[in-house]
Amino acid sequence: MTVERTLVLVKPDGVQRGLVGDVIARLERRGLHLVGLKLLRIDEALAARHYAEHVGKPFYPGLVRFITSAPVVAMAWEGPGAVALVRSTMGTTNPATSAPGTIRGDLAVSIGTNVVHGSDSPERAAVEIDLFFGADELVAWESALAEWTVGG
Ligand code: IDP
Ligand code: MG
Repeated sequence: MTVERTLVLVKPDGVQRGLVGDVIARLERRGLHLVGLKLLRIDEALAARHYAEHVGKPFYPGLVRFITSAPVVAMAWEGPGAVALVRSTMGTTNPATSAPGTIRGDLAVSIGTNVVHGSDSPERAAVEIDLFFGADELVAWESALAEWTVGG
């Protein structure tokens, strides 16, 4: 499995509700390792670039209002197949139908406030990590647990 990096956001609802630690703990325990982490307030320009694929959709104005309404925690996570692994740990977009055991299935009820973002492809992950992190803010390191998680 190819080692990938992916962007995860704890969205404003997750920060306001004190769920940052829970999200991080789930991804750590899954076996991914963190290579970038920051708290920031997304502005309209960054929201437009991050959610470019949704510009013009009916929910877009509300989505921008929401994502800019309070700070987010942005993270870059690394591991084999990290993009799909984060998506499966997050659960489906609408928490109403997300499986229990997933972040959204355990912690959210509404599609507009679904706690987390995760990149949907390796290509988008590269673009999104670039939007949120400078190269000097990403730290490559070898996880001492790799032998026991990803198999060495
Ligand atoms: P994703 O976050 O699971 O990748 P996307 O389809 O990329 O889902 O949508 C981005 C975000 O926009 C979702 O996480 C959700 O918060 C919001 N969103 C998507 N579809 C709707 C909708 O139909 N109504 C309201 N908000 C939506
Ligand atoms: Mg998406």
